[in-house]
Amino acid sequence: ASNYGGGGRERPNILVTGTPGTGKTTTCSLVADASHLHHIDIGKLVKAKHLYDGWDEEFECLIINEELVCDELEDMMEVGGNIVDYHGCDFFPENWFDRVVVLQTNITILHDRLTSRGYMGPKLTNNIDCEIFQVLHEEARSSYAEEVVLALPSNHIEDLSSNVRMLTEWVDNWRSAGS
Ligand code: DAT
Repeated sequence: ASNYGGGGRERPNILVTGTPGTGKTTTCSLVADASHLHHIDIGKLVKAKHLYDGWDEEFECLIINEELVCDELEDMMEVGGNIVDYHGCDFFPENWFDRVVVLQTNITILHDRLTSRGYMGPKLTNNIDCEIFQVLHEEARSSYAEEVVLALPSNHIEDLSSNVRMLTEWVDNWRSAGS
């Protein structure tokens, strides 16, 4: 079966979102390699192109300028063939994405991943709460059409391989509307 998308793109755009540590970057780079998509890591882009307004002391992260990020991405998104990686999803234009994947990880596993990344204090608690309360899943559901949003478990290596395989097949079967 083909997946018909809008926007007049020749190749689909995928957004992979989820709490930090759920596996977005790992998943995106594997899918990008397998499907020849362009991997856009928003965190890295924001740093490289200075698309931020300052530093949040409490949560130890850059305060990104969402408008600048969208301006920066607009032309590429119009062409298609991108897989975007970010722990937020409500500020992108809805019609940019043909698929929005929300990665989900069990709390104990996520806790281990984040502590081994050096997270502690409010930054750790905030991210764990973000997963407990399914903040990104809710955000995705309120920002994109129901049939576009897909929540996938990302606990073990087997999940990683099956998610990558499934997304790669989906990209291969995608046809833009009207082509
Ligand atoms: P994110 O980009 O969401 O912050 P990541 O891709 O950097 O997450 O992954 C965080 C760590 O967890 C990294 O060491 C790889 C590992 N990991 C990610 N997904 C996994 C999975 N499904 N099974 C096992 N380990 C995983």
